[in-house]
Amino acid sequence: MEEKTYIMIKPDGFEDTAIVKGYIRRAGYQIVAQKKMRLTEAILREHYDFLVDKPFFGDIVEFMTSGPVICMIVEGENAVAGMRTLMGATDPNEAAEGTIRKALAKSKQRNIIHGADSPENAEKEIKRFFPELAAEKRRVYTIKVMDE
Ligand code: DGI
Repeated sequence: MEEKTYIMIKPDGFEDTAIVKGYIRRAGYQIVAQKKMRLTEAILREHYDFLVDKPFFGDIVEFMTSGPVICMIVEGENAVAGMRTLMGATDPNEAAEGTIRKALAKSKQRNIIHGADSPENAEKEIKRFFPELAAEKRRVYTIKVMDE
């Protein structure tokens, strides 16, 4: 099924943005919207609401606000599950060969990339990080606020 997912390159992946996009495109997905952004604690409290009570939540906020992130809408056949497979396990030590995290991630926290884990969350996250597209009905977005 053709679907959209929400993908985000974390601050530790920013320098490797072109490499990460290469993985995504070679797997046959299209990046239909992208923008560079700085996250705030407020948006992270929403995005990681299931982690706010964890002892490491402060570290996540510090890390995720330490530099820019690249927010993307990625489209393709089974994009949600397919991108999760391409990303690899949360902990790079457990990530399979050929995955983005296996190749680039340094630790469970500094793991380069986020990807929505269900179609429902993909929709929520696209609305959260691309609120300016809420009124858009077109299938292909024209937003492009960064250079390749
Ligand atoms: O969906 P994932 O990103 O693969 O993993 P998740 O939803 O379980 O956790 C979300 C993010 O929170 C993960 O990418 C990195 C961070 N995280 C998860 N578990 C730990 C963690 N960060 C630290 N420092 N320690 C953890 O145990």
